[in-house]
Amino acid sequence: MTIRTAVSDRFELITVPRSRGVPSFADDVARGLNADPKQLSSKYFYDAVGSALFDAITRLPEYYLTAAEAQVLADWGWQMVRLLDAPVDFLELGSGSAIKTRLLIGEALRAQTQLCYSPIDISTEALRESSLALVEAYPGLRVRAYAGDYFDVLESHAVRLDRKTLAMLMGSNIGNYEPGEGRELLRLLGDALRPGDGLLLGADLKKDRATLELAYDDPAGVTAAFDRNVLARINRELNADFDVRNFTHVAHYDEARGSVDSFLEAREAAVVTLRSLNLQVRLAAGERIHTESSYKFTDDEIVALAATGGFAPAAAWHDRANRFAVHLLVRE
Ligand code: AVI
Repeated sequence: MTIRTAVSDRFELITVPRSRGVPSFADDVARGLNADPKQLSSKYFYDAVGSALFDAITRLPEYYLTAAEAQVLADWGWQMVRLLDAPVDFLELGSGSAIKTRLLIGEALRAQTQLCYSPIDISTEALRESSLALVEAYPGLRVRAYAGDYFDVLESHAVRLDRKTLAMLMGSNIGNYEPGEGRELLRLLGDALRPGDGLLLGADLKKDRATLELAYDDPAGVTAAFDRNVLARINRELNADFDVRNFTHVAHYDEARGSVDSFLEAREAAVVTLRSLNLQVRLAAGERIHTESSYKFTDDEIVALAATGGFAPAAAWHDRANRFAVHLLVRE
C-alpha cells in the first residue's frame, strides 16, 4: 500500500513500503558476516553520517567522477533535454545532486514552460529537503517524489508518468550493482517507461589502475572514513562492538571484472559481538570484509547493458578528459 502526501500544491510525496521478503539491515548484516568471504552491502553506507561523508568524497580532487559528470552536463545538457523533443518530464533514480539536477531542470524549463520531476530515493528526508528547495527555485516545476527502494518503487507500479519521460540514472550509481542486478534494474525501468521515452545513464569509464585506486582511497582518508562508517553504523544500530580503528580500508581494481572493490581489512584478529543479533563473529588477522563494488565500463558495455532493458543508443557524451560517459538511450 502506498501513502500519498500533498506537501504543497506543487509537491507530492508517495511512500512505497518495503516489499515482503526483502531482508532487513539486521538480516543482511547477519548473513554477510556469516558468509565466507565476509561481505556487507554498500547500500548500508548511507545513514546520515555516511551521506555527509559521501558528499565530502564528491568534492575530493581524486574522486573525479562527480566533477567529470557535472562537466558533461554543463557542456551538453542543453542537447540532452532537447533530443527527445519537448515537452518531457523527468524520472530520476536518486534524489539528485543539487547542481546536476538543477542544470537539467533549468535546461528543460528553457525549452518548455512546465516540468514534472519525479525523484525516487530511499531517504524521505533527502527527498523532502531537495524537493522543497526545487519547487521554490523553479515556478514551472512540479515534484512527484517516491520514497522507497528503487526496485520496490518500480515493482509496485506506483510511478505515474503522464507525458514523454526522460529517466535518469546518474553519478555512476549503476556501477554499484552486480551485473545481474544492474540488468534487472534496467529491465524494471524499461517496463516503467513507454516506447520513445529516454534514459540518461551516467557511468564511469575503464581507465588505468592508479587513477581508479586513488579515486577510491584518497590520501586525506575521507573514503576510508566512509567505508569504516558502516561498522560504526552496525555498532550504533545493532548494539555491536566493532573496534573500528582495527580495520584498514583497501581499494583494489579487479581488471578482469572491471570493478574497484572496497574492503575493510582486520589488522589484528578480533571477536565481535552483535548483541541485537545474538551473534558473535570471528575475524582472523588480515581477513577482509567486502563492502563495495564500483564497476567501470566501456561505451560498448554501457550500450549492451542498456539493451537488456529494451533501450537503444541515441547519443553519448564524454567529459573533456574522457573519464566519464553520459549515454542517452531510447526505449524501443
Ligand atoms: C555512489 N557511488 C556511485 C559511489 C561509487 O563511485 O561507487 C560510491 C563511492 N564509494 C567510494 N567512493 C564513492
